Amino acid sequence: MKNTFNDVLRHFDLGFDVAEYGNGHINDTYLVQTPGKFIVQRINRNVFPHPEYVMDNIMGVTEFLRKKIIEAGGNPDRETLTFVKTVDGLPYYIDKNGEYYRVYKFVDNAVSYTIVENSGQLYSAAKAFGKFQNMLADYPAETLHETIVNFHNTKDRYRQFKEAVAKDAAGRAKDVADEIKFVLDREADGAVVVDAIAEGRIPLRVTHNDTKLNNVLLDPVTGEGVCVIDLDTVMPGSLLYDYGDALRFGGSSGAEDEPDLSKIWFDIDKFEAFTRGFIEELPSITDEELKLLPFSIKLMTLECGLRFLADYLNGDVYFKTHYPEHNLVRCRTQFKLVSEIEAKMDELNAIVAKIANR
Ligand code: ADP
Ligand code: GN1
Ligand code: MG
Repeated sequence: MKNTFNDVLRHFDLGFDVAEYGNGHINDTYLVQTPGKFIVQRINRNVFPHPEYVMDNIMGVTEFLRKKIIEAGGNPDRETLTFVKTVDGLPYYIDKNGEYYRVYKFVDNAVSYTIVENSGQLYSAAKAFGKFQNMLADYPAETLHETIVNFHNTKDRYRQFKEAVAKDAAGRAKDVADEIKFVLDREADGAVVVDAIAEGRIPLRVTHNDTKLNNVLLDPVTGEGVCVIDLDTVMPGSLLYDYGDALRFGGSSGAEDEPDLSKIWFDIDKFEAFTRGFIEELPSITDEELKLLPFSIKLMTLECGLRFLADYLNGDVYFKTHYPEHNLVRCRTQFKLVSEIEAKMDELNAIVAKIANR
């Protein structure tokens, strides 16, 4: 492994002071100090069968964003991701095993939070994700590859879930009958947003699709958003995916993998703060989208929970896990949140109507 990595670093002309970094569930991420700081990532080929599509999308999107940031008088090296080329002038390196490596400049003096500490962070994150979507509003969507097919197609996620239950590859289904029932009882929810898009009731936009709080860097001093990162899933999608997924994670009282469910509830203050920031930045939000905002939090939380559970059933082959029950613990926090959101749905709808004032 060390030899492989030295080979990679040589191709980017970087020094060898390297350590694992961050809490992402997908790629292998390292911080290299040379003395400048860089992020080196190996793209997860199991999750992204076409890493070249991922890179093509990100190169296009970051170049587009750089121009917009410069036009607005901002600092593109801080406000979006910046690639470092290989010594051969290429945007990424493929090693002899076919693994893809990329290097970004490290965005310094900016923090990626794994646990939300206060509502102000949610407001800042909402503004950052809202601005990100705004800047990409006129991006040529037809040039984007679908890096993970049907990523937020919840109907298809249900199909995959049922397949995992039927296959029961890890022999775990018998122990999680309650969790499986929780998912199956809500199958009708899976169709709501997919059908609304298919029937043209809500628009397709260029969206981030993975808006958990540690995918936006915040300024530790001002608390403001600095840079939206983890652009692997930027694809045409719904604004509801970005809003719902951000609150799935950020609206929770605790960690995504908190084992003590009595510590997990859906926090109305955080919800209000995020909703306010998001709507402020996205006045183009349609009435139909507005109406679905609270539902989208439930949907994205349910979808994420069923993905964790499916991975548990499949034997932990997708998300990184740190102990054998990790995916099960994660799915249980998601389902606790789903129940909480269901119970508070009328209140959430009333708050959105008040904030939007439409
Ligand atoms: P994953 O897809 O595995 O979630 P990410 O691209 O989100 O991978 O990176 C994992 C973590 O590494 C992020 O949550 C963040 O903390 C950190 N990170 C990634 N890129 C940068 C960067 N350019 N500058 C600073 N931190 C970064
Ligand atoms: C993954 O890559 P990361 O850790 O930011 C996942 C998201 C899930 C999230 C759950 C490409 O996000 O879809 O919502 O874990 N990303 C991918 O924490 O599957
Ligand atoms: Mg990430």
